[in-house]
Amino acid sequence: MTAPLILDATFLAEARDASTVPAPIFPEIAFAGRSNVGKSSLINKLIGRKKLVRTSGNPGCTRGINLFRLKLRVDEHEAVLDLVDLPGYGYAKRSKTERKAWGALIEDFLRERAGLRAVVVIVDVRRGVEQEDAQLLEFLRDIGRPALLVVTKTDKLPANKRKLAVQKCGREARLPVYGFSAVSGDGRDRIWGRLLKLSGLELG
Ligand SMILES: Nc1nc2c(ncn2[C@@H]2O[C@H](COP(=O)(O)OP(=O)(O)O)[C@@H](O)[C@H]2O)c(=O)[nH]1
Ligand SMILES: [Mg+2]
Repeated sequence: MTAPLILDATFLAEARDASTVPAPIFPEIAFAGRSNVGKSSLINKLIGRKKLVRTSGNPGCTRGINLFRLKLRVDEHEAVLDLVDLPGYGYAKRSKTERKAWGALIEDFLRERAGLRAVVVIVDVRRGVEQEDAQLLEFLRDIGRPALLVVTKTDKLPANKRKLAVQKCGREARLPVYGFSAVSGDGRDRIWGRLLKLSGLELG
């Protein structure tokens, strides 16, 4: 499995509510997880750009839905794929009202978005699948959205502990699981392989 060639990557839009998200024209993959888990870092690494997606040591900074448009070369063909960076959940300092608004925004998007082919749920290898992650996974199962689990920050564990920790998360989530590190890039190609298949951009 190899990653596609990224011919172009651009920031498309930030939307604060579901109705202002640009209409879906191309296949989309959404990324969801606790704030600060490493969503933006994963997207940057997949795209191969250091800073297209703002990353932060300041949790809770992404409030809206951010869309990025990629032009790819897959085998002999060019294709377009949109990546959607969803605002993170579980940020303790956010008010109840904000959390509710978050929930509604994300749930509407995940439930109704026509172009959405799959959701990448991201957890930290040191924290595993936590309550809010489990709720999201259950929601995705209920609405029948295909999902995969990316277990990130594997570089934070000693090499001999990574595999077991990643597999444990996969069992808990009952999903196909991919270990990843934004520091080393480990896992990038396997994740791309899966995303291309789920997007319908690569057969087999
Ligand atoms: N060691 C390590 N740090 C990471 C990794 N991914 C993200 N980080 C760090 O975790 C923090 C939050 O990352 P960010 O991508 O902004 O998380 P987001 O809030 O989920 O978008 C930043 O300081 C990143 O540098 C990783 O794979 N390994
Ligand atoms: Mg982010």
